[in-house]
Amino acid sequence: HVEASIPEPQREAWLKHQVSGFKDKDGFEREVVRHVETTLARSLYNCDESAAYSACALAFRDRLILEWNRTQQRQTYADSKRVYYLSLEFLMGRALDNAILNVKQKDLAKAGLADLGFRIEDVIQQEHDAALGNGGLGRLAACFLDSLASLNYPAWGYGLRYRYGIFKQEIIDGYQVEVPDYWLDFNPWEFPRHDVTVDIQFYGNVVKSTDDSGKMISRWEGGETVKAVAYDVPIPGYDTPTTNNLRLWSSKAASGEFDFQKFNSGEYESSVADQQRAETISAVLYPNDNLDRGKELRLKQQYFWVAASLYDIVRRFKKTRRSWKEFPDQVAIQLNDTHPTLAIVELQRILIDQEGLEWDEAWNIVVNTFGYTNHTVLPEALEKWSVPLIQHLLPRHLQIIYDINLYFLQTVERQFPGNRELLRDVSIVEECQPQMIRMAYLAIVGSHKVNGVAELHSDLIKTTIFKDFVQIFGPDKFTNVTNGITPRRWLHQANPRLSELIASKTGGHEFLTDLTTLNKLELHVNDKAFRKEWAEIKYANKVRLAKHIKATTGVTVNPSALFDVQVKRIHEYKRQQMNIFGAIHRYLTIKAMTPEERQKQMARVSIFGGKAAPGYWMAKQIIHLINSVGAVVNNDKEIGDLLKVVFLEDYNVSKAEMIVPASDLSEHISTAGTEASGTSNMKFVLNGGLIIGTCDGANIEITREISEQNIFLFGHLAEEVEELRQTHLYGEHTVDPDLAKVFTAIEEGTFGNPQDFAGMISAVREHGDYYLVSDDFHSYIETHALVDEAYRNQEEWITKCITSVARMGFFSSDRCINEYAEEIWNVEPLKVEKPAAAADAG
Ligand code: T68
Repeated sequence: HVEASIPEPQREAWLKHQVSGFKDKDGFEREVVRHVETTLARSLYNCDESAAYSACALAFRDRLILEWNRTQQRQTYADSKRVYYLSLEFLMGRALDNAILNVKQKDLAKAGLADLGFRIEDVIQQEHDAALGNGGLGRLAACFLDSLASLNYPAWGYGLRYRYGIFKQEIIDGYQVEVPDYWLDFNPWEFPRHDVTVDIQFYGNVVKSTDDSGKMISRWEGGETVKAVAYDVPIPGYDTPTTNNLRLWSSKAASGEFDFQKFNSGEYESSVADQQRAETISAVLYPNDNLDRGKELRLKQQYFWVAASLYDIVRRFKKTRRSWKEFPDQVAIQLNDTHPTLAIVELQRILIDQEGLEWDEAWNIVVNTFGYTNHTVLPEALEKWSVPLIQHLLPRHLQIIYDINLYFLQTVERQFPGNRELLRDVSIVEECQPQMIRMAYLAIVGSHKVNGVAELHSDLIKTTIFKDFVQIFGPDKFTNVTNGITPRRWLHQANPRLSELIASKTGGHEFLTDLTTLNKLELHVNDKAFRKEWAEIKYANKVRLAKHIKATTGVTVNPSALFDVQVKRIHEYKRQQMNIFGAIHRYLTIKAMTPEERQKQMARVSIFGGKAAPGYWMAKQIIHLINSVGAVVNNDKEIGDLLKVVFLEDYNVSKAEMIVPASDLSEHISTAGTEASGTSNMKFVLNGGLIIGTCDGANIEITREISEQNIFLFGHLAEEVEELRQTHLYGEHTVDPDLAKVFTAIEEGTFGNPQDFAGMISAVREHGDYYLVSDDFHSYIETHALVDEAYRNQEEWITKCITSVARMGFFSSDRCINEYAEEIWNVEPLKVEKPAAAADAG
């Protein structure tokens, strides 16, 4: 039984006054007004949209937390295995619309807010994105939380409560400028748990001694302590009462306050300094995607978060009073990339140093508990930490890492006697100056399953970066779980009209919980009225984006033109430079046309968006070129509507919800073998857009599902990349003639000072063209010509779009989470009674 803190006789009063959420529109309005007048201390005389948002959010938040409480009680009572998803990033975006839709109260909220004088769309827009992530990895974690709750899995997310999320991007004179993203001014979605704290130790030293039985024991002593405070964020499932928990840790000084004695004796600064140093740990998200920079504060963040989370998980397990060997039957921990790999070491430390288990028994438990997901093969993104740094910060953990490595290498030596080269290659410790700990190797050795995120990627890790480990552990330890996206946010929420149209043709909203039922759409592909409405929805979404473009950039775009979109983090491997070179090529081509030829030219809007890591010089240069090209092309009277180039400032989750539904064509054009999966490719196709892409990541599986007819593939294959790179460096290397013309135009100053873009050109022409921009340029341009031809035939284009949507069922994160649950976690959903059919179906 769940322990209750209130004695039996007094419980009656509690039960009598049990709180329940609002039941109808009237009840909702009453809650909104109550929050405006009491929580916010305002009234109908000074309630603006921002106050309306706050009150509305609080009304729904109150509802969620009741279900959250019941869910936690139910899961504790059921005592079944739980999943813990450890991720340094959760890119949640806005919560209000999502909460309203998941509890199926959109119509009620809309009508209620209208009664009170507000438009729900405007109210929803008031919310600040929760942007605790960089890109795909963080957004994947957010989609997974939605699926875990929607499928009723007992699951918790664990992360860091950054005071500053990913920076806000401003474009000033064509350059990116970073502005801090302080998002916590008003956040109704988090519950501080000042009673749930963990003391986290850093630095210090290890003291060895022997116990009564003569056994060696190690104790980690001294150093400094920082306090972790839990903040809980309720995660509502769709059409289910299950409301799971995302627990984010915030750091503060262990004493909780500054040192008053120091303060009194006049040392004002140093008394506050300790406090600030502690709070620095959870202050800011590192803004790099696919890059490891090895900074001490980052390692501190990782250990702080991992240690607090494991303490919490272990504490919860201990309450069940089971024996330690049952730990992996109760707990599955998934490592989102190598960022939480120290959790492996920390659990081993807890078990041997604190709980007194023998090494082998402890290690068995550890390995059976953890699973590791790899998200990249890029060498510069693979995490390594220097031994001196770990020695200094976490001395006991370094010893344990050495022991893990020793036992591992001993088994390798037994398996492959005398193979010194292999031992050196797979060692967790890289022998260089200084020695480095290879976190991916540690994660592999300490987990029972390792997975990639799309088929090609999972094959690549087995044949390249981790091939030796396949020899050692056998192929079954390595598996694939192709990424997915939640159709709730990325269809129902982002594109409500399309969601309703699909519902009207497929017999309701079943596709939101079983995306494979989208296949019913294929029956209607020739239905005239349906096609017409389909096209109207796309057009309306484009009009909305065109308004946004006008309002934010001043550029007028024609909603009838083909909207060609590339929105994602700016990275050389993602090849936004190839896209902008392509746009320049198009510009030059149109300029050289006769008026008759121009008559036949298809109109295009080339739309870019995405942040560059603040220290990534080349990525910033790419942004500058895009803006410089826009400044010329958009003001060229000869060109008119035939080509516009726009860069959308501050791409984030809520902007994506507007951009994705408005795309005709989106670009997923990474050098083959570099993009592990990509997930926006799935979002764009699900919203009735086509894609141009390379044979990379999930593009390959999307092609298999929707058929080659419905996708524009181009470029070299992953298996050709290595040889091409070698030829660039040691053989003949000439730049593609069309690309050379583009370079000439840039160098002639067509888009401003050529010096500003010299780096991008020399990377291709002089420095080996590592990303194969020149090699793929010709087929890229030719394929864009095919796109123009296809778009000319609107009827066929719409057929392609509808057919593709109908075949996207595979890419739901629900499918993905079920695969993790079966193949990696061995957990089952906890059955719950669905609430009586809600009055509101919307
Ligand atoms: C992305 N990785 C992959 N990393 O690039 C993408 N890296 O192909 C894949 O679809 C996605 O993960 C989900 O699997 C990232 O987004 C990061 O953001 C990151 C952050 C910190 C350090 C390294």
